[in-house]
Amino acid sequence: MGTVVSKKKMGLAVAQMGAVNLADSRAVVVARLVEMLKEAASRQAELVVFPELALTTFFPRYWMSEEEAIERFFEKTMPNKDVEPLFEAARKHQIGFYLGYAEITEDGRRFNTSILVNKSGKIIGKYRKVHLPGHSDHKIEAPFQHLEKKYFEVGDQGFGVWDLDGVRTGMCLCNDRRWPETYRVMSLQSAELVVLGYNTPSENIHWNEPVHLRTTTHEIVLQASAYQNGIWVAAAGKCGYEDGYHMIGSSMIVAPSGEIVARATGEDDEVIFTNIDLTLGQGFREHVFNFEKHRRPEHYKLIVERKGAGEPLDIGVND
Ligand code: CDT
Repeated sequence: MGTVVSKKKMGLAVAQMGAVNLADSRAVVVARLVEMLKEAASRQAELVVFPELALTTFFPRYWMSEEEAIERFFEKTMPNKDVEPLFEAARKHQIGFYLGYAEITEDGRRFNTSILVNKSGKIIGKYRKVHLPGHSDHKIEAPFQHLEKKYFEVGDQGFGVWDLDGVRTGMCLCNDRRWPETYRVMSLQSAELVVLGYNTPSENIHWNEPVHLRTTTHEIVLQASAYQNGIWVAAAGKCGYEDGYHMIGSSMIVAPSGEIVARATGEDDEVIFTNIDLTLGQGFREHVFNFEKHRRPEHYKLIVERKGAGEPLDIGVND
């Protein structure tokens, strides 16, 4: 696959969502998604990116039994009756979408999942979140929980790349965006575009982090990862106050130069759009980040051999 660019331009939209409260029904949420999909299509978008766990509130902030969580927040099939209007709208308006939701499989396995749907309304890719943040125990003293490790299994399929109407597109979800391996595994499959959804609480319950850093680190990882891999990155957040719990906004589209080319301004439902030029990434992948020419995997072995940091290698002194 190398640096072949199959298509030059693509209309790309990111649909940020404001809060989804516990009381909001799937029907109301899906109607909001359909409205944004229509707006994206009217702006000539070919793909619209929705957030992680877009159909419900960010329920891992609440302690409950797994049975209750399954009943209230997980999708047993996709599409299903509630979500079908979104698939219909995609077909009608000839636009693809990325959507995050909580998946329960027929054999009862639970994943934090995203799908890539083409403009014919067909699911062409599925991704199950690999980097699950948070904890599985009940932190009674904390102002809220982050129970992704309780409600979800680690994704079992790794990071894929799919041909979305001529654009090689990879997916990840929220915390994955902070890890360099996420993007490199996809750029080694010749991804041109990586799309992701997120729910990022403004407050860090693990240590006393200044609130502004949540947005700063979000920007840094998206910009650096786009540049270091010569790819476009599109990130859609669910944000604002969900039943009083705040999450960051700043949904954005980042060019392979690392520059932010579109950014949401508020913390409500908002569609941002860019007509992305896929040849921009080609320049980076042919020159500074020509993997074939310049990567040295023989010196990166620790990346797959070690999980945590260990002792320095015994390299000695060379003269
Ligand atoms: N949803 C998600 O992955 N959120 C994390 C919060 C990390 S703090 C436990 C994120 O990286 O934005």
